[in-house]
Amino acid sequence: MSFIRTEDRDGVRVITLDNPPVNSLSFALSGELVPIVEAADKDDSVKAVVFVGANGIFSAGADVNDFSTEPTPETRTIRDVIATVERSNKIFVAAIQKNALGGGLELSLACDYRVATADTKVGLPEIKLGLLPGAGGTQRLPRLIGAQDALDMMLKGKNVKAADAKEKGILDEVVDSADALLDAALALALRQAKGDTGGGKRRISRRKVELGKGITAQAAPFIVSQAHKMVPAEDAGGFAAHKLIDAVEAAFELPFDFGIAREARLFEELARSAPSFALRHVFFAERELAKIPGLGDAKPHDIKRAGVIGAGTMGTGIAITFAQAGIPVAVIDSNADAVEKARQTVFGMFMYQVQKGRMTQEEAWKLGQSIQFTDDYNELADADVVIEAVFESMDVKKQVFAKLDAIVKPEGILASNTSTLDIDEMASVTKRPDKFVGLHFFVPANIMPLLEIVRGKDTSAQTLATAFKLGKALRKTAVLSTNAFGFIGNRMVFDYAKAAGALAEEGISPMRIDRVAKKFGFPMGPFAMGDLSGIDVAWHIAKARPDVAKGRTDVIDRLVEMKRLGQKTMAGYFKYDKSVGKGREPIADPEIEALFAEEAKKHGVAPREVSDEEILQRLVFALINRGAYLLEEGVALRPGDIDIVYIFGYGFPPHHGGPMWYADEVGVKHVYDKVVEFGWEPAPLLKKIAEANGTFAALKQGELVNA
Ligand code: T1G
Repeated sequence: MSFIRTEDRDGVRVITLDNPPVNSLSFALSGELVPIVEAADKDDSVKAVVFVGANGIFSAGADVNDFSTEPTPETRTIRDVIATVERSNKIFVAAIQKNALGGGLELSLACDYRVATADTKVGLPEIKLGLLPGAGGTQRLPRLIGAQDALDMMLKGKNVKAADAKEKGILDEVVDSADALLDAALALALRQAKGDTGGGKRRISRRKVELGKGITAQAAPFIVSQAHKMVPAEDAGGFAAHKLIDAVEAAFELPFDFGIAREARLFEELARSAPSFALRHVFFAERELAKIPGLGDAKPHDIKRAGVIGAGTMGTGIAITFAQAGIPVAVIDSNADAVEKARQTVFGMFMYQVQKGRMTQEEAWKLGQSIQFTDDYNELADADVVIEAVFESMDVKKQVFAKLDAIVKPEGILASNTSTLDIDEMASVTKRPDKFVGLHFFVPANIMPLLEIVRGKDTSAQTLATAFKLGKALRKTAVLSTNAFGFIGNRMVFDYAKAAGALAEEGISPMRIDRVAKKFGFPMGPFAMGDLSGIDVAWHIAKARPDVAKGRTDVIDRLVEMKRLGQKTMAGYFKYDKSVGKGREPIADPEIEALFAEEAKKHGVAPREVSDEEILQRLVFALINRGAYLLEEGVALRPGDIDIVYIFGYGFPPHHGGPMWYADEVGVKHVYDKVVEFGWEPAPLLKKIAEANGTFAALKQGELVNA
């Protein structure tokens, strides 16, 4: 298969990259491209070269699949293409549409000029894969825009819009449309080939590294040491960041070619590092989510109008999410105070975006207008989807759905935002169980990226396909769950919380347990998380399903009796003080440690010494064991789905790849042995994989689970 097309236009060789869907610069494409660039360089009839991408995009960068294959001496990579461009004395122009990311941007930086369409975003996002820009980006970008800005852009892995990229000097021209792009690039190439505008050959490699506006060279060491201080420690997710800073330091200190060699060595070290393997797993797992067996050619409906029942925190957040996706939404609530509060929240949210310069006043006003508040259900007659977000009571929800079923057009989808209740039971009061689905948003719904799509026993393939299409439109990371108590994330967090409670009953302070979890990479520990979500919420769930969520003592009951419900009452597992961290900073409370000891004694739980290592194992292996159950129960489709849920919804450190990936990292047999040692009931699947010395990753190919 050919990945490259060439065409000569008035002495300019147009080289088109064509590797659908995103023109990833694979080893195969690079192998084809090197001789083509060499031929263009040697051909006297060629005055200049223009690179352009097919498939509506320039390039998404190197092919991430290639990093796990060992290159042979014959392998050509994007680095070889770039070195070939660098050696040529011809004028090279990159004509960029939509995206030039990673190696795609690095290829364009080896060119003398860059032209892009106005909708283009450029970036070096390699850090998100636990890598650094390994095709010259760490050496050229600092020479082009200054070290300070280059470090900021590469360490955040953020994409830059065309207008900003032009202002930074990354782009030379921006054109309004894709139709104008190639002509603009050809004209620029010819002008520069003639050399009559003074620009001519412009190798970035020949420039000196500027540190940044008004920063003198003597400050270089300071910039480097500051940058190292600003990123996480190497074993806490910052491994690639520190190596990237080392590569940029080489750009200051070494001649260009030496800097390139240093960058290549650091890249190879990262490509083989555990955090990078984990982050590349997350990259692909996220893109697997919507690939649901049996969905095949189900045609999703368009969602043009939406409805939300309930103007509480969840309902308002969901409504904002729809508005931000450009989908008009009607929010139904009979409680005037709730509606007023929701209006204020929406108004405040959009004004915040205006203050942050993320949107204009007019855009904010229009978005605000796209959310209609009313108490009249009949406004929903023409809605394509209606999401219920009322109190977590099955009776209340059933009343809502019976009413909706009589009003919403027959093809309208009815959905519940419930976090644990039975989707099928709700569907049973409607005449449309095939169009009934769970859409579990995470609070705050307009911020949290995770969405659990819950399939009822009668949910049709078309409804499911529509739900996934809606998830993408809402810019959510949507994961399929079947209809089981707590779905995926919450079902796992019950075990995680129980493991944390058990440790505290054995005399380990909640503060120490949280500290171990945070050292592993969680943004907050289990007790701070419990205080944030509310002790009363945990209490309700433990009452509804003691088999699933009740610990071995009555600490939660005691806390509720003491009205210590968490952050919202300034006391829960921890104390909170408005003058400390704006009342959100957990403060250890000896009274609670005494409560745990008292409850432990009452229930015959003996205190014991526990190492930090065991604390972490009991927290994380509880997640893994439950995840294994969810896989064999068919609640979760793939191990990677569970990883995505726990990373995006519960803050599992992405550089450990998610709970199931982490099990493979530490060894499933080791996890199994520890689960047995802790006295837990190991999931049969965990046992099966452990005995086969297998991995959860292998399950993706359907192995082991059928063993
Ligand atoms: N390699 C391989 N496959 C890729 C890919 C890549 N770089 N980017 C996307 N895909 C696949 C993806 O798996 C999916 O496959 C399909 O393309 C559509 O992707 C040397 C080392 C470009 C903004 O990190 O940000 O260059 O599911 O669903 O929402 O220094 O893809 O169809 O089978 O995301 O329209 C650095 C990653 C690489 C950019 C488009 N580049 N990609 O978003 O589509 S490392 C990146 C993206 C590198 C050099 C270094 C996005 C996108 P499938 P999608 P999208």
